[in-house]
Amino acid sequence: RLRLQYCKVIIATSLVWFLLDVILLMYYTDCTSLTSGSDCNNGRAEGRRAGGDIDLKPEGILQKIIPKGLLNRIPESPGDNGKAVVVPSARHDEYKEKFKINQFNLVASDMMSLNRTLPDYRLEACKNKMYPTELPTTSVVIVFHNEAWSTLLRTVHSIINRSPRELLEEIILVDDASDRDELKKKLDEYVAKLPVRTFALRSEKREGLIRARLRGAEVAKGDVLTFLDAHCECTIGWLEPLLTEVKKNRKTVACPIIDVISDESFEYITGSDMTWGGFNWKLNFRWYPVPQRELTRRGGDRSQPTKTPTMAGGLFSIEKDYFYEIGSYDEGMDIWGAENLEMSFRIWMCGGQIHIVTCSRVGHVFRKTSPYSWPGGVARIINHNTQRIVEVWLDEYKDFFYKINPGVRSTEYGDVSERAKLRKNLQCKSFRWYLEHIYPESQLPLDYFSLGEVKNSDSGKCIDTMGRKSGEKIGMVHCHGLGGNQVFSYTKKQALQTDDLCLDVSAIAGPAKLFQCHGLGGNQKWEYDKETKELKHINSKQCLGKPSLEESDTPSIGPCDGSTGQKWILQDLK
Ligand code: UD2
Ligand code: MN
Repeated sequence: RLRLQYCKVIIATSLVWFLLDVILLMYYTDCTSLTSGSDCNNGRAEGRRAGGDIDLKPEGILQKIIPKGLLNRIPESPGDNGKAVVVPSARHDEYKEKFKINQFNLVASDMMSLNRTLPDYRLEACKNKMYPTELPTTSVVIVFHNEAWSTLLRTVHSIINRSPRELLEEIILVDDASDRDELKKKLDEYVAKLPVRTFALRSEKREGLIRARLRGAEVAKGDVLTFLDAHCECTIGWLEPLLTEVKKNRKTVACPIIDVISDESFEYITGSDMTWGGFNWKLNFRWYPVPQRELTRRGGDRSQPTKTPTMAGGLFSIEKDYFYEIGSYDEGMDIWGAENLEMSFRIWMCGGQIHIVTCSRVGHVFRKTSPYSWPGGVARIINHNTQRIVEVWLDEYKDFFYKINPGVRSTEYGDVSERAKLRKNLQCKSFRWYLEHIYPESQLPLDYFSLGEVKNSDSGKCIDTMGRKSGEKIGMVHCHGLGGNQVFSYTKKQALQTDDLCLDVSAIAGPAKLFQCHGLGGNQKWEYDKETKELKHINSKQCLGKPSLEESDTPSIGPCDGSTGQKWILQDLK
């Protein structure tokens, strides 16, 4: 009897425990779905804490992923913890000499471990976020042309070290016709030993990064494609937030914050979470500050993804099926450039979105010049690629591009009819829609009164940037009628703008200067009177006049006097 009672107690206790478990499970299931942040912060939740410090301890790395030959590494090797590498002075000549090979400090890179350690750079709010346990898998695609061995393999190791194994399907390296021995001979053997399936595809002919990426994507088995450049370092928790955004919405293209790995010292320098991608009239990609509008939309929470108008292009995750649905890449683009803006316009205009996921950080070696050859010439290639975007996506706004780049109209850009058809089939919105809804802060003004030269009635000369930069005085020379430095738009916001620079006067008298357009009026606001042809600087109530001194070429403001020197003709005024 005693035994029977004993059994009953055990059964009853088990039952209570079982019920408790069920209740607890029900309570915590929420955390495994797409929630993030404080309400799931109990630690017992099933969600995966991002970055779970998989391999950060040097011993861990050694045991898990370092192939033979690297096992004797000293624990504190140069560059560890993201620090700058100090090249001994005895090697300075070698450092200068080898810099030319890749346009970064190869000696420093070679001194560092392929498994260099990096601190956790994430915002505090990111560290506490919970991510779904069920995330799509990803194939990482890295294309390269004559990349340095150490930077390429450090990219690979950082992916393996800092990605949950079950999410990482494979790493696909696409060698775009490199001619370096070690990349051809040693690479396959080296990557075969890695604990994550890693392999290289090779093209005999130089294709450029766009078609090389397409080749990698073609064989990928993961649910998501993640593209990286060949000189990156992924940090703790980089992957989960990207995949989470893709899982939330399959039409999201998720980009990490791109941190800076110094090309000189390989120091890891965190980038700002307050910048986003834009572009200028020449369609060069540019970083600009995130406007207040977007900060407000995120409720001031910097750990929330930023909706960015464009992406830098090198580092992003996209669902594989969506990548193809939305037109992958323009195969007609060669070598380098413009594919990032093409994809940015296409994604937004055809129903997707681009996020900078501020909880994901990946370092990248930014270079000042390009190290590799450009068959056919840099300008020809970039113009060719850019013109392909302009012709397919920019609609009436292509005027801005052609007027500031007068030489480009005559270059060849191949056949874009397939891409135009794609845009039609996907029923994409207009470029005007994009400017209005996605990028009202754009340097291309949504509405404007004129686009062309600004001519003085007295001297007959035109305002000219003279190729000068922000903060410098504007010039005035004879009108050449070719556009370029003499193209200004008088915008609906009443700015006199050329590219991303605006005519600006910061005093009650004095020379007109060029300043980065801020879109807020102020010192950049001008009122043009069609009758009197005066250009009045609103803040100072003064008028713009031709250069006052014979030797000066800078127009300046002064009291409005109705003289012809203060009359201006805006070309094609609407
Ligand atoms: C940025 C992007 C880059 C690409 C480019 C515009 C980042 C961090 N990088 O320039 O990914 O979008 O803008 O096109 O956003 N490569 C080849 N074949 C070539 C030329 C380059 O495989 O013919 C490889 C190269 O080895 C590298 C990648 O393509 O791995 C990107 O080239 P990059 O590093 O010179 O471009 P980057 O970072 O200046
Ligand atoms: Mn790069």
